Amino acid sequence: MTTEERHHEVIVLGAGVSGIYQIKKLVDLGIDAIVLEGDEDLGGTWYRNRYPGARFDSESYTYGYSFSKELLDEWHWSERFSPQPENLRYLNHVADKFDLRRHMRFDCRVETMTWNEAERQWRLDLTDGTSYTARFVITSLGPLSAPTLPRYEGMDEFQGLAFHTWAWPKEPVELAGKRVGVIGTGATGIQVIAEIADKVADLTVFQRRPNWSTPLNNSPISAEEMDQIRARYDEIFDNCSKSPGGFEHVPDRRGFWNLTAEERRAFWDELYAQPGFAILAGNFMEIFLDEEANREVSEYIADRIRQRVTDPVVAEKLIPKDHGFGGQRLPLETRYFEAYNRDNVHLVSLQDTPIERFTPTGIQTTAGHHDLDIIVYATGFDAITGAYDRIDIRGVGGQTLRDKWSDGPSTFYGVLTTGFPNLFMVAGPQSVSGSTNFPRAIEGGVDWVTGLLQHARDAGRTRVEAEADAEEEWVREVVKAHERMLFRRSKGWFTGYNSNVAGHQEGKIRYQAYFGGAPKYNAMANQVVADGYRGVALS
Ligand code: NA7
Repeated sequence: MTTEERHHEVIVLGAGVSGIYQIKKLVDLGIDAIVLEGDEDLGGTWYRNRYPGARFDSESYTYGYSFSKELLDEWHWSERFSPQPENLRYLNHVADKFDLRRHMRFDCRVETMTWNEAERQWRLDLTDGTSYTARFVITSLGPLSAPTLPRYEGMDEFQGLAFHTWAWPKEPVELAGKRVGVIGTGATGIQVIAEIADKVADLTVFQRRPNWSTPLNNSPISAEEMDQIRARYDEIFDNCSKSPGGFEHVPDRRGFWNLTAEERRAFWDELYAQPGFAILAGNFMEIFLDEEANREVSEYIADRIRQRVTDPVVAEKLIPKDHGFGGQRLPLETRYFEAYNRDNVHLVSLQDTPIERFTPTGIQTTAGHHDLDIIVYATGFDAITGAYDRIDIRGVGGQTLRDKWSDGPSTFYGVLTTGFPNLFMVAGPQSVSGSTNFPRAIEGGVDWVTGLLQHARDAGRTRVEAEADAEEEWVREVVKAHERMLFRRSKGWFTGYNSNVAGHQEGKIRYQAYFGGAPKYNAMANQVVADGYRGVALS
């Protein structure tokens, strides 16, 4: 195998939503930089998740980049919550418009990354034997890019088609007449189940724990509406910047207990009919913090499920009992609950009848055998830190990042991590990107990282590292924000729980995201800059 070595001042890892914007910023500054992307093309999440039903659950016009007025003026989002093919077209349009592809190298999977203290640079070794060196590495690996499969006996023996939603084939999958099994009822499972229920012969849903889910209330965007949106873009982005989740929806500040129970239910009736995360991000803050408030809103949503599902036994199985509404990432749905009213859709609760094993022809549970032609794993991701763990990253003194983060990540604002100089993370662990409308958070993240990079370059500094004390202070802040929220007890990916990843089990919280809200995060991050990058050692 030949080893070629190439050097750039900055190497960006990942050509998804954040990598695309990051390289744009670097190119604009005239910095010698390239993007290394493991896949054969750009788009990250939107390149990979081709499963039926994949779409935004952020309003499309709050998801697009805000950095170019020209781009905002020319792009027409066809739906309020745009589907995957359009999202991928959009990202390609951005890359082509700003001629970014020539700074991207595809099929470049980084296997190891080693810090060289003497040279003050990183060496990146790729799986194909190629090596690169760079003064700075910026990771834009994505918070949900390391898919995980369950570990059931006999999985390899299944003779039909089987794939994770992340790896849904590019070529059309023939669903008509097929018996399909879906494992997992997170945001992904809920989208795919609702979309294919009427397209397959038979659909069996293997549900371990139900999730709360509320209507997406999607609709097309006409040319006229798009013009109105365009005229409002400044206001839209301004609204997003002021809300904790980076959406236009803002929490209701009237006070949960200042209203009567009837008034609250009337308010929830309104929210339930509104698009997107209104019911979550536009609700009372108390539902996330106060057990009793949470119980009441959960009961309201449970009633909605009962109204929509014909069979009361099935309805009860679909209502979460182990966590309240908003206690995990809320999946949004389009006629998901109605899918269970169809004769060809069957719900298997794995709590009642666990999977025993896979067979060549399907799945055996304790209650019987399910004959299947296709198995879809909607089993989620090794969230936020998984993509980092999949690279052997070796910092000062040969310490690996995997070891440093074995009990959960530890960072300075989700951007830097002590012991790994000149490694900047966009959408890194303990930033707001895992807990908010992603592009809104990463635009801020990219700008912050780029600002720090410029600051170091202008000052002629070649080594940038977070101070240990400053990192500890940020971790304390992350824990504090997390502990306020009721979801601290949940078993979702917010808390780093994943039964399929060793060491990420129940009872061991990994503080992976900052939950204090984007405005607070941004204010604090900006203060770091105003204080001359307090907490960052430059040499
Ligand atoms: P999630 O939200 O992590 O959901 C994964 C689902 O798969 C969830 O229902 C899990 O049940 C289930 N799961 C995971 N492992 C198993 C095994 N071994 N057996 C049975 N069921 C299993 O991932 P998504 O892809 O839906 O969503 C991820 C994010 O992508 C989402 O939040 C959006 O931001 C986009 P569990 O609840 O753990 O019992």
